[in-house]
Parts: sequence; C-alpha cells; structure tokens
Amino acid sequence: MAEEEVIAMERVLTLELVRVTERAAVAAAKMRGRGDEKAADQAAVDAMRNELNRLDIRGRIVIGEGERDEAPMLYIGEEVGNGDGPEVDIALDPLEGTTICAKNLPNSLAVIAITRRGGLLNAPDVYMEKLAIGPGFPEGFIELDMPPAEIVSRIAKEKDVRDRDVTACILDRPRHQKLIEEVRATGAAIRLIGDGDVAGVIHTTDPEQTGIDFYIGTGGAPEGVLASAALRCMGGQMYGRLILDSDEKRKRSERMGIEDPRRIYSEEDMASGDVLFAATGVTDGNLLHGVSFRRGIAMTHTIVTRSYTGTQRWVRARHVVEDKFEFID
Ligand code: VTB
Repeated sequence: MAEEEVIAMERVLTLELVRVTERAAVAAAKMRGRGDEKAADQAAVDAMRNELNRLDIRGRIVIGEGERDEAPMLYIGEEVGNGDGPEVDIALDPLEGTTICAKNLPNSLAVIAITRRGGLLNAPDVYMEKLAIGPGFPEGFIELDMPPAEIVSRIAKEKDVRDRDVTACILDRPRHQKLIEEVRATGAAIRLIGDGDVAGVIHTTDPEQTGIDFYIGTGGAPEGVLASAALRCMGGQMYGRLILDSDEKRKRSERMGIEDPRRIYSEEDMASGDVLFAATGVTDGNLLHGVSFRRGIAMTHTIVTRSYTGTQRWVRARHVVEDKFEFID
C-alpha cells in the first residue's frame, strides 16, 4: 500500500477504534462490583475480540491476554481483523484493572493501541520499573534512576510551586514501601492506586484535571507498553526497564527478542512510528466517566487519539442497547 493510502487508512481506523473499546467497556461494566474479576475480564475480552474482527485490518496481537497456551483469546501472536487493509500490530487490555472493576472502584479502562508492523515492544509478562510525566517538560527532564527527591524538586521548580504541591501516583504494593517513604520525605503527596497503572500514567498528561504530576514504580511490562502508546499520542515522557530477576525470565525475554536485559526504554522505544490509541472508561475515573446504564441505553466516554496529528477526541456516546443491554448490530 502506498504511504498516503496507509495514512488515510489510519485516519479512518482511529475513529473505528472507539467502537472496539466501547464494546469491551460496556461488557465489563455489566460485571462491575460483582467481585468476579475473571467474569468481568472474560466479558470484555469476548466483546473486544468480536469488534476487532470487524475492522479492516490484518492485525497481530503483540500485547494481549497472555501467551497462546494460557489465553484462549487475544493471545500474543493471534491474528485479528477481517483480513483486509493494513498490516498492524496491536497492544490491548480489554479490562485494565480487573480488580478495581470487580470492586467498582475508580479508573478501570478498556484500552487498545495500534501501530504499523513492528511498532510495539514485544514485552514479556514480567515487571517493569516505570517513570512517567506529562507533556510540556524538556526532553530528558527526568531519568529512570533519578532519586525521587530530585524528580519532585525538578517538577516543582518547572511548575513554579513548592515540593509539597507535587503529587505522585504509585501502585499500593508492599514492594513500594521504600519508594513511598522517599517520595513522602520530600513533602510531596501520593495517590496510592490499587491497580490500573495505564490510567495512572495517562493521568500525568493532564495534572490540572487529575491531580497527578508523575507516575513512578513497578508494574506490569505489558501495561508499560500500552501506557507508552498513550503518551506517544497525548504527550509526555516515559521510561521503563524490565525486571528480569531469574534465568527463566531472562530466557523468556531473549526468546521474545530482548537483547539487553538492563536496557532503559523510552516511550518511543516501546511504541514507535504512528500510534493510534483509544480508551473507554469502565468505572468512573479522573479523566473518563465510566459506563452508565439507563433503560435501554448505555452511555460511554472514550478518548481516541493519534500520534501523527496529536488530536484528542473525547467521544461521549449513547448506545441503544435494548432491554438486555445487548447492542443492536
Ligand atoms: C499493574 C496494574 C495492573 O498489575 O501493572 C499491576 O496496572 C502490576 O502487578 O492493573 P501486581 O498486581 O502483581 O503488582 C495490575 O494490577 C493487574 O494486571
């Protein structure tokens, strides 16, 4: 396909992506607050896969539900789309934050990112150290190994506020105890989240709205790639390093093409070239409303964006879903 044709395709595809995350979000939202993570995830996976297979793409899942033998659907390497159109790579999480959805807590999302073939880091399902800030800071403003005190004071200086006016977002895990103490020692505040670090990273792109200035800590590597894709479109900087602390993990990552186990990846290394990204709120959140239901209607709130232009569209949709909250096709 000629270059202009691919760009035109991507332009069309961007809006199509909204349908994909909307469907997943509505399916997951029906399972909100029921204490059943698996059922919520399964509903989102089924819905996302059905919708993905209607798109004019030759898609390959790079970041998905897991390895082929552990995930029956949307596994890494699965081909999706209707087989027409451009060859693309896909990172997705039909329900990012399964536990928060099951508990009906804020910020669970249905997310997807699409690049041209080869545009996404094939990240193994291991932990990744992450650091992210939103747009408007000079390149190289933060570094992964920078002490938290330095990060806080740099952000405070740049924003012309005090250290105590800066807020970090960190996953609430015992492994972060020291990090939490270090950040608190600077006077900065922390929003501790139970899950959902893709949302945590995205929140750095609009600190006025979300109250989050930077994201720091260790979470899933696949989520790191998804978050990078979002920042490529929405602006910001992100750094990540895989934690390969066993022979098994090192071998597995080698098989996935990771040559340097200590490499620090930037957002551009994790999601390169043109990137399309969409996220729909499942539960209410700081940037996106969750799905709301009323008689025969489902309301969704989605952000869809594209790195090529940087346009962000916030799509509020009203779906006629009839009595059983099933879509009319
Ligand atoms: C994070 C978070 C995810 O996994 O990546 C986290 O964003 C990391 O793993 O929503 P642990 O739960 O083991 O700390 C999730 O919580 C779930 O995949």
